Amino acid sequence: MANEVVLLDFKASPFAARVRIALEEKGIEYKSKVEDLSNKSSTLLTMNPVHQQIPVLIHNGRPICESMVIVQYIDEAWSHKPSLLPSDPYRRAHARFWADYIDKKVSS
Ligand SMILES: N[C@@H](CCC(=O)N[C@@H](CS)C(=O)NCC(=O)O)C(=O)O
Repeated sequence: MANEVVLLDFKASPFAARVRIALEEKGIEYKSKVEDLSNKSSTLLTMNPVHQQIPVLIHNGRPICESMVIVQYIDEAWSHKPSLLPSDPYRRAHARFWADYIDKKVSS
């Protein structure tokens, strides 16, 4: 199967950075399409009609939205590569706690 990976991106966004880090850590090749958030592309509006926000990962034409959902998708879709999360459930819980903390701090 072809693996075309496109990220609807915005350089200053911590949410997009989270996805870029996950892609880099997994060694996944992708194309970054930087959005003008004051004049959103029709691609962004079509691919994320609910929130109309970046980041959006488009994998073989199919969109995935919300940075933490995207990171989890990347980990599962490329499960043959080393996991982004620790194998120990307690350490996984810690990693999720801090991801959630950052979400709440950045968006409050
Ligand atoms: N909860 C979202 C937050 C994404 C978000 O806030 N994106 C901002 C850029 S940092 C955005 O697209 N803003 C444009 C808008 O809301 O119109 C995620 O985790 O992906």
